[in-house]
Amino acid sequence: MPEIVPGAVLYPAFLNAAAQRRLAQDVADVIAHAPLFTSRMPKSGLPMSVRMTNCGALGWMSDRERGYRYEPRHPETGAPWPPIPRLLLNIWDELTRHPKPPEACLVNVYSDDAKMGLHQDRDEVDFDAPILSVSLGADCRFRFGGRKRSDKTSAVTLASGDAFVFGGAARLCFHGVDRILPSILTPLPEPLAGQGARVNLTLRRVT
Ligand code: MD3
Ligand code: FE
Repeated sequence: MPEIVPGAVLYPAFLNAAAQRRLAQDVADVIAHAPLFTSRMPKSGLPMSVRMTNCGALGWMSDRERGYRYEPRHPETGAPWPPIPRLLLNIWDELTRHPKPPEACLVNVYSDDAKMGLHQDRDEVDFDAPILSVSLGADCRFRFGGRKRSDKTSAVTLASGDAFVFGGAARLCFHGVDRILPSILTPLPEPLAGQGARVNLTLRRVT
């Protein structure tokens, strides 16, 4: 499998169409129990263009007052996050071989004009565990660089069904989503179709 940079391994079309449909149903069930919400940038309070929810023991969120963090409950309903679907836990085991299960699964939902600026994921305690990303729906241009913001970057296209593991030296690399590519050819599978253009699931150890 292509190692894009040391520690970053892309598995193109890891999920076939049937598995993508099963995952879309699982994600729709998560959203039914934990509605999509909008996180805000620390201090400025500017809304992020990606809507999100979570499953697992801990979920990622951000608001103006308290910034980026993991919480055990949904910020609007106050309910615990629903469990991580078995299908995703199985992919984690198969692709990461990490000895502990993921504690958090962030569900990012992109509209056609959503993007995510270049950033590092540093809100976790355990930087030794890998991060697993699974994409559904529209292609996107995914950008990654090095451990410094000023390091050279390059971009790859992520497509529906692709899985990506970021471990080792790649764990603290800067990364982001430049843009969503036209979603007409690869709409989200039903019953997610009405929610947006692209869904990305990110599984992590936190503590
Ligand atoms: C590389 N999400 O939620 S997934 C994020 O497509 C995030 O929604 C993007 O970046 C998305 O934080 C990218 C791929 C990804 C996730 C975490 C990483 C790449 C990563 C952590 C370290 C290095
Ligand atoms: Fe990230």
